Amino acid sequence: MTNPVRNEALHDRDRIERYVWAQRRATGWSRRAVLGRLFGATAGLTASAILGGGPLSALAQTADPPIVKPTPPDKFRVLGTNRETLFEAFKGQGYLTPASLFFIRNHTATPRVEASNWSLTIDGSGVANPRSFTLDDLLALPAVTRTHAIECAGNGRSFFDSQQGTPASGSQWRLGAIGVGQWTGVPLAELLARADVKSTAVDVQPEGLDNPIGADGHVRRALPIEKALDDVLVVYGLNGQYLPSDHGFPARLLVPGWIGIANIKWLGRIEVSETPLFSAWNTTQYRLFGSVYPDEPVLTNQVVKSAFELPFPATLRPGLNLVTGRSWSGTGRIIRVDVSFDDGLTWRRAVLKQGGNLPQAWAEWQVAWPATPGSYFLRARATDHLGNTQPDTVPFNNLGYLFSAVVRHPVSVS
Ligand SMILES: Nc1nc2c(c(=O)[nH]1)N[C@H]1C(S)=C(S)[C@@H](COP(=O)(O)O)O[C@H]1N2
Ligand SMILES: [Mo]
Repeated sequence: MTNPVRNEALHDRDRIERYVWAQRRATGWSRRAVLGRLFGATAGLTASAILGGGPLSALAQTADPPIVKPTPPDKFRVLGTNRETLFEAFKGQGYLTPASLFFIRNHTATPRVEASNWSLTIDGSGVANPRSFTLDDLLALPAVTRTHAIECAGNGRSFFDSQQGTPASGSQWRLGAIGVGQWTGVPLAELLARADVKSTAVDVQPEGLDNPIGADGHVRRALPIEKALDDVLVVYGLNGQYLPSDHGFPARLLVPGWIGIANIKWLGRIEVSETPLFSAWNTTQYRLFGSVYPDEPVLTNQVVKSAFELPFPATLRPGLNLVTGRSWSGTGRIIRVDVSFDDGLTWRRAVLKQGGNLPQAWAEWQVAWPATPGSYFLRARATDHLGNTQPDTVPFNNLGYLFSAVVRHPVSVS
């Protein structure tokens, strides 16, 4: 069966190129500003000072189910090859998402990568000195640790159907396709510098070692050089341990604020190019398609969302309930969350938990609710420090990305 969107997109590269460049102009990247920052970057501890755990060979995986870690049904929902974290499982977990609770989005299956014969190659027309790095090479470089969310572009997609009556194809996530990790690794800019990145480079395309997907090939998605040189990391650590297999062992990209697919897992190669690079993941997928998006923009940053740490739907006891939740933004720090217990008629300001609340991660919050028996829709609406806030509805896009509208959370009190 042919996909009209795909054929159109692939047969008109000029058109795609125009969109990519329009996207760059719109977000105001400036090569000079970014290059200036490159060598002022990061000093610090080496990885061995930060990460615990035993010798790497002991971490190599040999089993072959498509997902390695346990995903018990009281913590996860199964969505095809993916696992969504149930949002109530975040309650009481603290700021960071334990690796065991992190959602999984696999286009195919978790590959078993042996650390001992793994290396990451950086090559392409955009580097003068193609290089490969073993894991030991990466571990020997100065390490940085950053706390950021990784969130799937389709997180919240099911609400296009259940809340707006216009279903979008793709995994029907509620709001649990997000986790916040403390990531340890090496700035991509450092690796690119060691490969003598050229001033004429425009695109940087990380590629995964998971099985190729038919004619689409290995999972990969180009980033503009300006973002690659800014805050992107090649990470091998999550919450003080080596990356688990399902989350990209031995190394993945961490692209702060951007949609999940930018954060390519199981890195094998990073192609640097003097011309724009294309794959299924920036042409037929991970763009906004539909009548309100004639320019079919390529997705970059995530948007603002909020979720209650309650089952969906939830049942609560009458009386004073301490209702908790989390809000996040791909462009900044959450400064305000308002909660409604009467489907949007009246609103109360939630109390943001002190400590934590980092930009491009999330904020924890709570509101006390004196609940009386009945059926309710709870709503939470967040605002970030740039003034981005959650609308009541969002315009439809065919692939159901970036659902940032306020979600109506059904709760019965009895
Ligand atoms: N190689 C590779 N990288 C990948 C993917 C994949 O299937 N293969 N999935 C992407 C998508 S769509 C998302 S949302 C995130 C999910 O990261 P996680 O599974 O560690 O939560 O990884 C991204 N990186
Ligand atoms: Mo995703």
